Order: sequence, then structure tokens, then C-alpha cells
Amino acid sequence: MKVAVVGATGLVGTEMLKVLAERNFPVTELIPVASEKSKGKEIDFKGKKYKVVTVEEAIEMVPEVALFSAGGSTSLEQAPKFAAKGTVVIDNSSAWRMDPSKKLVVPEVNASVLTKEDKIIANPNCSTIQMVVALKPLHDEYKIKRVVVSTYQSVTGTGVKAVNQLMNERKGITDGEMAYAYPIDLNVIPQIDVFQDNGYTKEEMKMILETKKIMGDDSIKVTATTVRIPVMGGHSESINIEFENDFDLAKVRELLAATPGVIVVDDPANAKYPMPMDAHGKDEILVGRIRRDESQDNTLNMWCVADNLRKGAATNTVQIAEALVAQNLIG
Ligand code: 11C
Repeated sequence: MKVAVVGATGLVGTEMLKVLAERNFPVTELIPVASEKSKGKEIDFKGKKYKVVTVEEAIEMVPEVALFSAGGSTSLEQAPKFAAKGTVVIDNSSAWRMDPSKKLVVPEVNASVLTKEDKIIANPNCSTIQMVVALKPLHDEYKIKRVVVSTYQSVTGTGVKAVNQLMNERKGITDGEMAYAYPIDLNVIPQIDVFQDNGYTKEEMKMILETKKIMGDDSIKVTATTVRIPVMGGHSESINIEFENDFDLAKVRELLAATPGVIVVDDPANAKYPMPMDAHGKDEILVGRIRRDESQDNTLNMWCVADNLRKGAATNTVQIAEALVAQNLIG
């Protein structure tokens, strides 16, 4: 299959190339796409070199699938041009996620919504993806009423500029480029993305709105507080879930352990729980600290960690492409 990766030189694009190779996605020709200034640069993929092309050139090459990680405005402008040629675009930006005519997909949760007619498919926000994978089996069994989530998000979610800011600060360099309005080393910033009129940030609203769309259930109430912490690689989430029905804690653990893409790491007696350092480089969502919220009926607390560049972005995008192949919707 001819596969374009738009934004191939960025943090997520680089990860997409790695994931495509690792998972042996049937790539017969790779089309790495980046901005004009990277044109001609060589990218190594499975031992073969491919030249970076511009987006205009890539559209004319008519790939079967284009994985996009190039920001919202590029996606809004270029994805329809690929789609018009018959290329299926899987887009990692927020541009199309809440468009009612576009699917928002986490394969473990809603791969069944995909059809042959879908030419632009949206990949959700990283912090939403890891949460819904863990929520889905519990919603199916006990029906979720309300979710209260607080996040602890890695600087890799912002991009390379934020990684540089953290590394510079750790080296004592204080006049380097800043991705955030404040220092991030030895600090915590309770703002991810811009504030909305309702006092929530855009990241928080993504978690609220995307969760309902992916789970296909508008009745699930969600409230979120999203926070940036000085961690490299891996978002963590404290999730409080109120169910319609009572649950059995052992059954909750069983359900999570049996969910594809979830690893339960929950052994408090031996101080075993998920941490970003353990999730880094993995595709699974690690879930632990599973316990009853004793302040309220039918309510559970858990802690969930995943690599935001892998399952939160690149891996989920490739898994959507795999789901299309598996369901004979592409290629
Ligand atoms: C972060 N979740 O960690 C953001 C990055 O909508 O795909 C991903 C932004 C998005 O900063």
C-alpha cells in the first residue's frame, strides 16, 4: 500500500514511521511529506531511503492512505484535496474531530463505525484516547453516569519546543526558547491549550466532548482538569467514575485485564502502579490504583498512564489504518 505520512519530520510523524515499521503495516511505498524546507531530505524506513516531498506533490502521487500530523490548519486545507483523489486521510489534529460528518475513532472502542465512505477519519486527542480505552469495558458492564478526570501531561504533548524548554531549564539555561508562558521544570502548569469562555481549557473540552462522541453516548457526563507537568513521555490521569449500577472490584480488575490494549498494574502491597517511565515506548494503557470511592455509592477511582506519542497519537492512527484494512474498507 502506498502510504503518505504528512508531518513526517515532527515528533508524532517520526513515531508514526516507527509504528508503521514495527507493526509491519503493508507499506509498499512510503511518501514522507513535510514543509518546503525539508523537501529532498532522506528518511530511512525499513532499510530503504525515501525523499521528503511537499504536500502538493504527495496529493498527485495518490496514496491509498495518508496519516496526517501536521496541525489543524494544514489538515483543514490539505485533507480534502487528498480525499478528493480517493486517498483515505487519518488525521491526528483537532480539525475534524467534532465534525458530525467525520468519524472519531479509537479502534478498541468504536472500529465498527468505519465505512468505505469515510475519506477523512479523525484521531482523537491523546488524553482522551487513553481514558476511553479504559472506560469502555466498564461502561458496557455498569453504565457510566459521570467521569471526573484530572490529568498530569508530558511536555511531549506540546512538541519539540516544549521538550527543549524542559531540557534547557534542567541544564540551567534560562534564556532558551519558551513553549510555555512559565518555567516547566520544578513546576506544574494548570493550563493546556487556550481558555474557552466557560473557564475550561480547549484540552479539557476535548476530553469532555470527544469522550461522548467516541463512546457513542451523550448521556455520559464528564468534567476535566488538564495539567502540564515536567515529565517526558507519558500522560497520567486520575479518573473518578460514577456508575448507574454497583460494581464488584474484582470484576472491574478482570474486565480491565481482559481488555485488548490495557495492562493492569495494581499491586499496592508491593508499590506497583503505573508510572510514565513504565509506559514510555509502549502501546498499552497501564491502569492501577483501582479502588472504590468510599465517599459515594457506585463510584470507582483509578489511575491510568499511556505514552501520549504512541497510543495517544501514532499507534492509534496506525491502528485505524489497520482496522480499515481488516474490514476491507481500503486497499
Ligand atoms: C497535549 N493533548 O498533551 C495535547 C496534545 O488535539 O491532538 C495533542 C493535541 C491534539 O498538549
